[in-house]
This record gives sequence, structure tokens and C-alpha cells, in this order.
Amino acid sequence: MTSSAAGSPDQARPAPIAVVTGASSGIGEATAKTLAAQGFHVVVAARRGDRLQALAAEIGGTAVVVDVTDPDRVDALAAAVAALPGPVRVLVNNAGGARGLAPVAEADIEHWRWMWETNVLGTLRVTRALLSALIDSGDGLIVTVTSVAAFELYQGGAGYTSAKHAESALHGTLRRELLGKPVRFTEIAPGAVETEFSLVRFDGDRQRADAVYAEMTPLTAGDIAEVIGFVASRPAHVCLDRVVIRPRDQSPR
Ligand code: 8X3
Repeated sequence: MTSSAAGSPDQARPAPIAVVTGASSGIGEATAKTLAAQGFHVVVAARRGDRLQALAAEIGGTAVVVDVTDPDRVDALAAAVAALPGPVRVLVNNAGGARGLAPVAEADIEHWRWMWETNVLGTLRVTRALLSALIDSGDGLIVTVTSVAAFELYQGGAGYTSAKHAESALHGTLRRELLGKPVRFTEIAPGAVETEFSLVRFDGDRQRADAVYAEMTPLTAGDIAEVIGFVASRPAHVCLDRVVIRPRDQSPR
């Protein structure tokens, strides 16, 4: 694993900045640690301030409390990033998740609204807010953590799969619209990763969440973070468009 994403050490230059949303736990937290170890100044963004502060202190980064569904907080994130001295090189759109597993006929509209607000509109808001800074850095990278649900369907999953399909479409469309600009795009599409994902989906029901990962060895947040670190440490002309990562024990649907 190359660990020189931030370039060769140069004490005179401020560290390049990486912004990670949904950074208070799971894939976001692990990614923040990986990018910090590669020399980025990492801005960790999430709703849970206490966990963010502890993470920022641990990795020497900056914590910004942000709910990606709140436009004012996203503006505050952009302002906090703009106040830092380094170039804005990396954005990891990781905030999002699933709520419920109800069939379409019994869909909970509020669950759907939350999934579309966080995964789709949240990614849109944060990406738009940081886009010029990423381009202006001369070598920007936008990583969007979608899911295998971005291209697969399963019973009970329509709220989540439709949101992840849309998030993937948003990311892929922007990649096409910005062709020729100095910004790369990578979609990371994980399968089963044991994080708080299923606990959130099942509203804190630990037994139901644990059952998702029973009789298999799921991926860990660190497995995904390692790949994002690899993506972020490629040279400026190399773009990994989409990386699909599943546990050996999970087959495509
Ligand atoms: C979740 C992927 O395979 O656990 O994003 O449903 S899976």
C-alpha cells in the first residue's frame, strides 16, 4: 500500500485537506484515520459531536458537526473547510444509510424520505458546497460510498436501493459533466460491512442486526478504508471509476 497520497513531505506547505462525512463511526471513521495517516488534514463531519471531537483529536484533524440534510450546516462545513490553509484535495461522501426493510406495499414514507435526504440530497449538497475548492486544488478527488444496492435490487430494499441508485447516478453524472477538469471520481460500492448500518436499519434491534452477519465473515470498516486510501494515493491521471467490494461469503444478488 502506497502511503504518500499527500505527496512528498514539505514542511513549508500546508497539508492537503480531505473531508469525510459520516465520520463518527464505521467506514467514515476508519477512512478518516487512513487518510490522516497518509498525511491529509482530515475534516471529520457528522452529527455526533462528542465522537467527532475525540476522533479529530486522535488524528490531528478538524471536527465539524454537520447533518447533511441541513443546508445551513453544510454551508458551515464549507466555511470551516475554506478557513483552513491547505488545498481541498479529497471529499469522501460517506454519510447515509438505510431505514427499514418493508415491502413496497407497506413502505414507510418517513423512512424513504430519510434515505433520500441523507444518501441523495446530502451527497448533492456537500458535493456542490465543496466542488469549486476541489477543482481549484488542481487535483481533486470525490469518493462516494454507495453500496452494491446502487446496482442491485432485493425484496424489502426499495427505499434504500432506489436512494443508492440515485446517489450513484448523481456521482456518475457529475463525473461526465466535469470531464476535462482536474477532479477524479470514484464510487465505492460495498456489500456487507459490519458497522452500525444494520443497527440503524432495524432501529436499534441488536438481535436483528447481528443476524445479518451471522454465518458469514463480513467486511470491516477498515477493509473499505484501506481501498479508499489506495484510491486517494493514485497519481492524478489515474481514476478508479467504481470499486465493488464484497465479503467472500456474499454473492451478487
Ligand atoms: C449495504 C450492502 O449487501 O449489506 O449497503 O445490503 S448489503
